[in-house]
Amino acid sequence: MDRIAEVKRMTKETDINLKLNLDGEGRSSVNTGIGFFDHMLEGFSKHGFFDLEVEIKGDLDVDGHHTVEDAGIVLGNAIREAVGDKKGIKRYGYFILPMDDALALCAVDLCGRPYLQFDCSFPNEMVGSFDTSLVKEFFYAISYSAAMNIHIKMLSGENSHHMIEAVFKAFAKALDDAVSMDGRIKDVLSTKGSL
Ligand SMILES: [Mn+2]
Repeated sequence: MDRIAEVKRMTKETDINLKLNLDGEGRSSVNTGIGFFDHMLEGFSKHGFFDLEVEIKGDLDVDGHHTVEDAGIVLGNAIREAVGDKKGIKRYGYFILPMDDALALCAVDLCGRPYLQFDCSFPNEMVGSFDTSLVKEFFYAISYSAAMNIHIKMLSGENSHHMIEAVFKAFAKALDDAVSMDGRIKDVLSTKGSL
């Protein structure tokens, strides 16, 4: 069964087209209008082995907030749709990812409930034209739209570019783990019988 989702969302603030293949090869085509955010989503795709197409026309004349938050909503919806009934998937995933000075931990649970624990503070307010306070907004949006638990912790780091990139890659690898199949799991991995 294909684990592919295509999500379109249009509001007065953003117009987003996104396609996600959980069983991809890490190929991406990303155009959000924010260079550093493109770089982060390309890293997410590459290191999670997800194929990702993202096209966003956002109100960047206001600022990047709507673009980044709405991208999180749409990516979360795509994750939720692509995992489907969650039969046979590992459900949990975690990774600790180093990038020079930065060391980021991410743990996820595709449990059907939203939760974000975000324990990072970045030394710089901006990286390029990207406002670093939006990293939390992005993952918060994913947590509720994908209905998943996301814990992110910066274990060490001093360079904001490295720290944020480590977060995106750690999330990619944790999610890749959580959506991967385990032959021992015959139904969904829950004593409740549903996720
Ligand atoms: Mn980089």
